Amino acid sequence: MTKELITQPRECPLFIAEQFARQSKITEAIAFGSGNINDTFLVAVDTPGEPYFILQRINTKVFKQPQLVMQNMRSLTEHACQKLQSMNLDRRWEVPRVLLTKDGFDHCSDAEGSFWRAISYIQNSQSFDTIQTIQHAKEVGYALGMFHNLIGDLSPASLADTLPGFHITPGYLQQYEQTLSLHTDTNISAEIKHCLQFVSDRTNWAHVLENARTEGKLPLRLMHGDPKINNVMFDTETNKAVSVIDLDTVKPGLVHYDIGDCLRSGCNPVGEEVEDWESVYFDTDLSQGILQGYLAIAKAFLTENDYLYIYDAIRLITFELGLRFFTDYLAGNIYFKVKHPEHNLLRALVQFKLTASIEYQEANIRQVIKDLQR
Ligand code: GN1
Ligand code: MG
Repeated sequence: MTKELITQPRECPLFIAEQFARQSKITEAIAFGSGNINDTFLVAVDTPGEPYFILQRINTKVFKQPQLVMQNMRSLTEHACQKLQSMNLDRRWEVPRVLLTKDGFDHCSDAEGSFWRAISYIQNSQSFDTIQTIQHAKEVGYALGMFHNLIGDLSPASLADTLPGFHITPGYLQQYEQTLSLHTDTNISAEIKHCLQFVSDRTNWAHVLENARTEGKLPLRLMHGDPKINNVMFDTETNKAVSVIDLDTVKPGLVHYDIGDCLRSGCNPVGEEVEDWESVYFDTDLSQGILQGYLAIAKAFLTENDYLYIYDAIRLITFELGLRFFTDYLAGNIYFKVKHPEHNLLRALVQFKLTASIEYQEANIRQVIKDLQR
């Protein structure tokens, strides 16, 4: 694969950061994290007890109505905070807060019309791109369960659909077919051929979750939308999960999208950005750990049918992400940020290899789920 580097300017405009810093003095502002969509900065301020906050430029090509994202975020964080208080939890748990500007708004714009917003930083915490231990896996699962529990009694209709089509696999297949029909490049590498075949072999099955939803087997609930492993924050001292961040995609959907996303990212020990895609595999011990942590909380609200679709969810969301990366590669890298022109192709190969490993271990994974359901 050829690798021509694409560099992106990532500068934090201080006058925007100042809007959210309010009375505090900014001491530093640096590019932060590894998000594929928004631009994120960590802003250091001289506020005692709260020395950092997160500033983000929302990608409005993806989130076309960013004010609705903020509206959702305010409703859900308010609800989750209230619920948390009433729970008297015996461990640390935090919900990120939406920060307001000096003028009391939840966002502001710059001269180019970019949409900026700020979120509280979960102090004394860190995130990981891969799971380190089984205990770590259980904590990731606990975090997702806790998140679903905190938003579970908020009606799905109370939040707006800020990203129509998100995680609807048949819709991504349609986009793929359309992109493919416009693709005129005759230079088809072995890797591209492999991806084309991989998708075409799974087209008929890709409706599995949407069919279950339309048949009434899986209910529409609120979901996180993007509970990948590095969106779970861990206390730096206790090593316990303390928060789930990145709340842009919290909206009506299926909890199965979340279960699938959490496991596809958590059970891939070499990580989703690995170069050597052939080394990728799905670790079933880690999946047992995550599901054990998750079900310790989620068994209270999951139905019999929910359990039946957990395996499909893990396989489908992994496949779907591969399909999304591959489509974006064919379309010329317009959705996900890339570091080089073949980056999305490589990411697709990683997710497809992970899907194949999940399929190979189907019986084992189904057994893990069955044993935990008892
Ligand atoms: C995107 O931007 P980031 O990294 O939080 C994407 C997710 C993917 C993820 C893969 C809105 O999330 O769906 O799973 O990349 N978010 C959106 O790393 O498309
Ligand atoms: Mg995200």
